[in-house]
Amino acid sequence: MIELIERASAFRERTAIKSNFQTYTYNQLLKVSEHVGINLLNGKKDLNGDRIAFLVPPGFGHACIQWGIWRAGGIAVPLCEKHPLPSINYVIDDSEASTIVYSKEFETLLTPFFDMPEIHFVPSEEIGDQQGSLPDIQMERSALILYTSGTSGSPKGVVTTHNNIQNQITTLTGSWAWSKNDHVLNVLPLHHVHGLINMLGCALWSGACCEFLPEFSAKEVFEIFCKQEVNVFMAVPTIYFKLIACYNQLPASEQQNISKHLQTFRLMVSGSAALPVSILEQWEQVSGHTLLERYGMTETGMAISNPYHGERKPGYIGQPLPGVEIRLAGENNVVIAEGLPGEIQIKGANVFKEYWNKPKETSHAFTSDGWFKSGDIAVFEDGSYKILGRSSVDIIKSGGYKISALEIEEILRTHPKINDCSVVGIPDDEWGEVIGASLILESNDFDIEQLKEWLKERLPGYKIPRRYIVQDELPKNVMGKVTKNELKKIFIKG
Ligand code: MCA
Ligand code: AMP
Repeated sequence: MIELIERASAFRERTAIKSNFQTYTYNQLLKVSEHVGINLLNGKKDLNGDRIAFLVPPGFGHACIQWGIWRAGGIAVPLCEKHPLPSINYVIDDSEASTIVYSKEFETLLTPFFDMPEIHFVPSEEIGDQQGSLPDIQMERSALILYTSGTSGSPKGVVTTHNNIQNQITTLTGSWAWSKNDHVLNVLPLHHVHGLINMLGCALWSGACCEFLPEFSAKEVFEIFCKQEVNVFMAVPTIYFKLIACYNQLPASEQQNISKHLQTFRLMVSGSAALPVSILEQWEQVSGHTLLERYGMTETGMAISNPYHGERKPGYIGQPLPGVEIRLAGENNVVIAEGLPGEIQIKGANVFKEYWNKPKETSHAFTSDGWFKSGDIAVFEDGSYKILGRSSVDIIKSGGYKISALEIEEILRTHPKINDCSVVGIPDDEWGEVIGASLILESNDFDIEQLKEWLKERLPGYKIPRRYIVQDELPKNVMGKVTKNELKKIFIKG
């Protein structure tokens, strides 16, 4: 029994989702997701963990397909609508998806896959109201695979069980006082935890409403805020930066109107990347709210959070959430003394089950006594955790997306005119970090704009380097290893 879905019966006539200018009740969500599940089963009793990938825009349809997959016993694999074909292909291939549910607008994009006999294609618009029964699903079963970049080149599939997801949701609904009267505006993608679990999952658990704006636009966000329905908002720091920039361009009367409506909000959260204190302070001026900053990972959901009630310390991520154990460890995973920097290690029912088909990587990600090694370095001081950085220079956070420098380097090296390259994250006020690439070229006959077009066919937009330098050789240490911190300095000097 999946409790998240069972609970929906208590909220039947309430609005669950608002998307495309329409509202949908919990009753509709239950009915349509049942049809999706029965269609996917197609006569079988249980999907028994088959991976069902789906490519549909954020909104009611997305939630119905996710719940339908779960109700039929499948593992949901949400695809990103902004990804180019090779990235979509990677996820389908790596997750060994048996079925792809897609909405018609993505038919052209997916055409190259249609002749793959082992994959079953289901247009979401053609799912009818077939009758049948659904299996009983145990909470220990795997539910979701979300892809995350790591210190290895290719993204890894993070498998969470229904039990993991429920724990990730309930620690937040309790700590942040979610109720059925809440209405959250969701502008984030649904192939990541922030949009999928922290907003959609928490709203549906609580009997609240999750409204979708499929494409982020600062102006539209403010228009929706002024309709006075939304009372909860969550975003990455880049979005708050963009909202502040838009607000500063508006006439004083509009600014006053927006600020007046923002004061009535119950909760505003920032996460997925470090929130600069300057953004926190500027948003305080705009909205009257001190943003609640929290910390999490795809592998763990949210782990550490500033308090809902009580002091939210600028520049700090707060305290462990209920049910989540945190420790800071130094070399050989030895717990360090208070006040010293160490790696955040995490334990709890929120922590993922495994990396899909990657037992070695899964085992490397945990200590021998079961702590998940985050790779983030923090210090605990004055009762709060503060993030100091990451143990790997190859992980970049840009716009809230986690990006592997190695993945981009691998692609760049396949370009016929690039002999070698190195990719780093460069600090940036708007994006947190922007991606910089140093290129060693075959010849001077090279056009960066053409390279960007070439990359667009191979990588999602947010993984494309924004800054480039051409070097004769990469900075290296005596061991011949590229000194990425030196390279960063070269970019920062400009
Ligand atoms: C886009 N642009 C960029 C970047 N992305 N420039 C530099 N760096 C980037 N990373 C440029 C584009 O090239 C384009 O420029 C212009 O910005 C608009 O592009 P577009 O794709 O339309 O951008 P956007 O829609 O404004 O996107 C910004 C965004 C988006 C909404 C902040 O990046 C986003 O949704 N980020 C959130 C990701 C997320 O959900 N992360 C959570 C992961 P031009 O016009 O010149 O071409 S989960 C997680 O991290 C854990 C669990 C946690 O703790 O939450
Ligand atoms: P992801 O793999 O996309 O889930 O990203 C998780 C990573 O985002 C973490 O390992 C951190 O590096 C980063 N992160 C999330 N929240 C915060 C925060 N509040 N401050 C700093 N970094 C954060």
